Amino acid sequence: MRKKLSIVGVPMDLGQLRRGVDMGPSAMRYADAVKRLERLGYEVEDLGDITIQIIKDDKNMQPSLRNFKSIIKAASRLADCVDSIIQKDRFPLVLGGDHSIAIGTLAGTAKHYKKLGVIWFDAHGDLNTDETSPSGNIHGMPLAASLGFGHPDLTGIGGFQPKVKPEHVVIIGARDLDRGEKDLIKEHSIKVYTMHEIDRLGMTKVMEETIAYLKEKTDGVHLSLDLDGLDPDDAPGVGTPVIGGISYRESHLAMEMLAESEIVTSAEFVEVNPILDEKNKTAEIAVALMGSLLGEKLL
Ligand code: B3U
Ligand code: MN
Ligand code: MN
Repeated sequence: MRKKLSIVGVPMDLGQLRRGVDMGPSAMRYADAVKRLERLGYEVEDLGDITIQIIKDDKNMQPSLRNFKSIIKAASRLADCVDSIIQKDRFPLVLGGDHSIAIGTLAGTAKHYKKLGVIWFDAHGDLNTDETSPSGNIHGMPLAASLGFGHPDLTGIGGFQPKVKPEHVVIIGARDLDRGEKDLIKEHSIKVYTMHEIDRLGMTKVMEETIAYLKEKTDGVHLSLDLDGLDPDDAPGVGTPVIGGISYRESHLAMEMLAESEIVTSAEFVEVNPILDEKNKTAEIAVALMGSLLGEKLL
């Protein structure tokens, strides 16, 4: 794994309706993200935050794609930033922000890999399009957009598509999938470990299989970790909590196994909402998971 790391924050909450997730990057910095990674021997540069521009008349223009233009602008800026981080041979670590930012992260990352793998750690599939979304919230669409499904202005960010192929994606922790998302998963044979498989196989087996699956056919792996993948009892500071999630220990185990495998080449931590949190607990968990992902050990 690269020993030089660049952090970039994306203080954006336009991909969904609950305000507050724009403060996620601050909360994760306050939880000492930089120091924690420096202690692991990384040379860390914090690039600060991407500028979020609210584009006039965007608000309710498209109820099926809320805040569409503002999100596209932010995603394009983030794509350029992530692209330049990788060009400098550094590991990009993106702090969200709602999950719509992944469209930008993946656009910047995918330029550098022919067969980019993606681990989507989330209670949701984020596989809606403007046609299937029940909410019009773009944070429910980034994985679909990165696979090339949905509005052309979202799928085309960065000037090419798709960013990822269905056979290079693994979803872990899903327990709230919409009808259209289930259809898309089946139609394209996307590998999904729902909570059912996690309960049944255990996280060790799930991660062994995920790592073996991606190692064989990809040349880089992006981890997109939505904090709502965890159980809300552990991580309460998220906008759309879903009961029955991945435990604190299971999520650390997953990160530790990824660290051992050395397959992860970029990462993002999203959907931390400090307003809904309990004393910054969720941001602290996010930072602890970053530590485990990047090689921190208990002993
Ligand atoms: N699938 C629903 C809900 C949702 C997606 N992502 C989150 N919530 N965090 C939707 O609106 O697309
Ligand atoms: Mn998500
Ligand atoms: Mn989610």
